[in-house]
Amino acid sequence: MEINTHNAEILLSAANKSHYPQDELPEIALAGRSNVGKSSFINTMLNRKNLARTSGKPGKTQLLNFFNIDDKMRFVDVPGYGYARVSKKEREKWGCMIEEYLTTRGNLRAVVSLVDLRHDPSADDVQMYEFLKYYEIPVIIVATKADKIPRGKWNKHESAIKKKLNFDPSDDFILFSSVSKAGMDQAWDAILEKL
Ligand SMILES: Nc1nc2c(ncn2[C@@H]2O[C@H](COP(=O)(O)OP(=O)(O)OP(=O)(O)O)[C@@H](O)[C@H]2O)c(=O)[nH]1
Ligand SMILES: [Mg+2]
Repeated sequence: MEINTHNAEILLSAANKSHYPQDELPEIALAGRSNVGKSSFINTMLNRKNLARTSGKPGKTQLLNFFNIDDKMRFVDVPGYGYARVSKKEREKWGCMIEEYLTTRGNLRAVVSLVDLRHDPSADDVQMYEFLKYYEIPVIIVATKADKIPRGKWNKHESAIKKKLNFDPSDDFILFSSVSKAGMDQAWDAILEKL
């Protein structure tokens, strides 16, 4: 598929099913801990500075944000998990919103699940991966902030993450940086293959 990635715009934000776009365009959703770099990933992939709003403050993204890419596919930016400073009620609301999307959305082709290359995956990261595997949703693991680790140590960190996740070798694993754009071409290849 030929996609002009420069032709991208935010389409809409949705809290539930009734607000999702109603067509058949394939969607790739971004999941991951708050602050891991989901919105930055979208901006990097689309060569934009702040199309998906990013911030040093966790919890910036609060609804499902749908981005139209050249009328051919969409990115869906999902609010991050594991943000401590939210109430139990907020967390439950988040859980329902994301679960509804991931388990019922026919347009969903794959989830890009972001983890921080610097750290072992959190319990939430492991749970997300298990959830995606359980529902047989294709997953692309993107280990981000790779610019913060010297290249000579990438392998060691990759192995630690794979071990903790109980990583299925048939899934994609991509080392990525929104700063250096490392892994961007590989990420596009993996995504296009899923559409
Ligand atoms: N060095 C470095 N910083 C990054 C990278 N990706 C994201 N960041 C920084 O990490 C912070 C959080 O990035 P966001 O993209 O807003 O994170 P998010 O996952 O969308 O966060 P929520 O919307 O809160 O869930 C920002 O300060 C980014 O500039 C990366 O690859 N390298
Ligand atoms: Mg965000």
